[in-house]
Amino acid sequence: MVSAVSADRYLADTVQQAVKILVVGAFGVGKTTLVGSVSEIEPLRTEEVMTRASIGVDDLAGMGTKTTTTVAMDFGRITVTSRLVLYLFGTPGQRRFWDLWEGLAEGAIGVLVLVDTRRIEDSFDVLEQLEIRGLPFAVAVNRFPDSEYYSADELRVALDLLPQTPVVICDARERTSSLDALISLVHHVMSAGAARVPESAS
Ligand SMILES: Nc1nc2c(ncn2[C@@H]2O[C@H](COP(=O)(O)OP(=O)(O)OP(=O)(O)O)[C@@H](O)[C@H]2O)c(=O)[nH]1
Ligand SMILES: [Mg+2]
Repeated sequence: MVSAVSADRYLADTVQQAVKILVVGAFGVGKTTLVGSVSEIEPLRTEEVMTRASIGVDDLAGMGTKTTTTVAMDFGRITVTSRLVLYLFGTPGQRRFWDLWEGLAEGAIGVLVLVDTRRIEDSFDVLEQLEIRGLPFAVAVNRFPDSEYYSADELRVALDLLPQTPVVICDARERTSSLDALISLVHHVMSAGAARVPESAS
């Protein structure tokens, strides 16, 4: 398995390839949390306090004390091997900001889709958007304490995924777990031949 090798603020001279990954998902699934937990640099966040515009639009059930939302993007970096660095771009989850995906997705080799199984139907539109754009993706189920257990096969059926689409369970608050989810995406992209990632990443 690949592990992060550098926690430096500056990029190592050995880095030969930088790849861009998008982290998407419905409102409040844990995108900002995941980018923050894996990034080796202080993540860039664009959190704003939720306003009355959210009332009746965004379902806050099960989100504890969440009071802010991403309005532009999250940004983080992970040095996966001495030669490979991932740049992570987290998108806003609120629908009214989804137009921003277009710009953020440019040049991305793949997309990690976070799903909250307590509100699985919120993910249908997200997955549809990715299919329209033809981006390779992996699904990471972010487990919350009151999430019911579903097997990968059950999730694949519920989300109408292709057999080759990776489905992993993660805890966005934990670095290793989030990193594993990202690595399964990188492997998926590599095996699909959609990007030239150095072999040392496998
Ligand atoms: N229990 C638990 N709570 C989590 C986890 N991930 C995120 N949270 C909490 O869930 C809430 C939503 O997390 P965010 O990271 O802001 O979600 P987001 O997807 O970036 O939200 P938007 O940008 O508003 O769409 C926060 O209160 C987090 O503390 C998790 O894995 N487990
Ligand atoms: Mg966010």
